[in-house]
Amino acid sequence: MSITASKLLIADLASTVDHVPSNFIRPVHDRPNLQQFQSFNASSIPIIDLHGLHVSNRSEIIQNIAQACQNYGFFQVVNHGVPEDVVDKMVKVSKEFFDLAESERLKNYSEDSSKTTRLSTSFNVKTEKVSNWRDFLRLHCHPLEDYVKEWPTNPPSFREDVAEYSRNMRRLSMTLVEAISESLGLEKDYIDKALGKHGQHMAINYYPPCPEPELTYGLPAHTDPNAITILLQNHVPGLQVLKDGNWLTVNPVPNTFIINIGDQIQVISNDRYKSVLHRALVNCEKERMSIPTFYCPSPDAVIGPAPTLIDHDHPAQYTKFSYREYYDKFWNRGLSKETCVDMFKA
Ligand SMILES: O=C(O)CCC(=O)C(=O)O
Repeated sequence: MSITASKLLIADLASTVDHVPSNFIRPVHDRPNLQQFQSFNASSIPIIDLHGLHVSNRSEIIQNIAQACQNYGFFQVVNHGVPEDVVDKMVKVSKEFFDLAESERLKNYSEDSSKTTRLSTSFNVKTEKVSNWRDFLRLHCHPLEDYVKEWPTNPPSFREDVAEYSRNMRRLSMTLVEAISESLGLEKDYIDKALGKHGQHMAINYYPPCPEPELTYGLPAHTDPNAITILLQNHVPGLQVLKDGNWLTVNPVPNTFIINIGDQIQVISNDRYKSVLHRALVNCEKERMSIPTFYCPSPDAVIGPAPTLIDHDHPAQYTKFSYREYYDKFWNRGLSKETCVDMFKA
């Protein structure tokens, strides 16, 4: 007999079931291969040391970034300038939030995706056919003063700790976007200008232990619709990145952030850089958390390949579109291996 979910949040359902409810079960051809997951131990994507990016080592670091963006669409950064205690507080307060009583967490619950602060579950509960083993608190973060007042006040240090983390994420995003722009041979500020009055959003993803992790995903394969993502994961592995047809596990490395190229940079780069499929697996023992910061174009920014990256050998791969149009398509069609960017091919 199949069981269906009876709680709004998976955090509250997970500990009450010893089988995955039927609405979380993926079709047989679309399930994670956990044997492969366990056999990977090494960290699998490039690690780039940002020390010296603003002085002596800039050109070497820019080259490393170019190679990582071409070959993986993903890399990790160390010596990124974000103080350890800022990260520790962010992780701690996020865990405290998800440890709050159900009734307290549910004060933030909404299924309205236009809300700029909301707690929800899975991905898009209104349209999806199969649910994901994830709850998430989504926050808009820039300009901070416009949004902090909407954020949860419980735990008491939430606003202060998350605001400090967001400021640091903004600095790091700007540094990376400049470096990525330069690595494409563009002016340092080209991408920043192309994105218009950019936005910054954050998700705090919570994946509770799952009794049958071989049947479902925390998040199924998808690419990110934004420009770049800076991901912080706790000490529990789960992130996998597609490389040459294989799913590589990105094991957590202390004091690093994982950076990935989103669809908008794939378009601006005219396909020199790839926005790569990735997914989150769950496990039966430990709760996992990840905190992506999404650096996004302004909704009215018009995105298209940079003119200097178009020539006889590299014709424009995409038509121009507004980010609003792009994001609406991404959100309404749901997470999918068929990436949204293909809908805007020239
Ligand atoms: O949990 C992870 O490691 C991945 C999260 C992710 O891909 C997302 O939130 O879009």
